[in-house]
Amino acid sequence: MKMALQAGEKADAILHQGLIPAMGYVGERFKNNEVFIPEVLLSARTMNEALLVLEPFLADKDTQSSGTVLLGTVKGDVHDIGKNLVGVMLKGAGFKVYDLGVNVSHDVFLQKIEEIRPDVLGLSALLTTTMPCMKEVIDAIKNAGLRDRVKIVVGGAPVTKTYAEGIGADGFGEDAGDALGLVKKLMDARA
Ligand code: B1M
Repeated sequence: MKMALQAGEKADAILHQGLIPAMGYVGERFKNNEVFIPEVLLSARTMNEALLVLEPFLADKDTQSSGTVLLGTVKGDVHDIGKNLVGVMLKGAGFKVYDLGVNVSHDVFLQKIEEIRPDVLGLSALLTTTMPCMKEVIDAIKNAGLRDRVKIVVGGAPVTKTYAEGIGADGFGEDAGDALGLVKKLMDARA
């Protein structure tokens, strides 16, 4: 990949024409029992390492924004590539990003919201079984009286706009670019 960058390939093209379709291909083969967890894990690690290399080249230097975003993959879920990509795009656009990682419970989200007072909370879930944990986080934030202090954006492959609305999120990001646009819009509306 470094060679591709040196040869003049655009980081965006490497990501959208190379890495993301490749991960989709691995997912398809996993579904068909042609590859197994170790291969998927290896591909995921490769993808996360690749994102670190691409990060400086994905920066959107024309649109420096300000604001703080707290990110995390919800409890029971260890998928982090999509979330990491959202983080890379946000950082590239000038947001300060705190990433709590994966398998994050609602009390850890709450504790961090109280500590850093982010403008936006971004929740990711890749499993149909962990999507409901997004609602648990949102409900916990409401119960703690913090809901009006933080905007909430959700995303992940099984998540839909309708689902996001149903659980009381402020928006749904179809992909990382979409999430960035949404966060910017929410920040503008706050100003
Ligand atoms: Co898992 N896995 N996995 N897996 N895995 C899926 C999600 C699955 C669809 C595979 C399949 O069966 N075809 C399936 C889910 C089925 C379902 O729930 N309906 C599945 C399963 C079943 C499982 C296990 C249960 C398997 C098992 O153990 N038997 C297990 C669960 C572990 C757990 O979390 N408790 C498991 C484990 C794993 C690995 C650990 C091996 C690995 C994850 C490693 C890692 O992330 N570090 C893994 C992987 C890599 C996948 C696939 C192959 C790829 C996911 C990915 O990274 N895609 C996936 C199949 C697939 O998606 N085709 C699969 C690339 C990434 C860029 O896309 O994450 O969708 P994505 O992110 C997108 C958007 O969704 C969006 O932006 C990104 C694009 O720009 N987005 C957001 C994501 N988060 C966002 C947040 C936002 C906004 C947008 O706002 C905050």
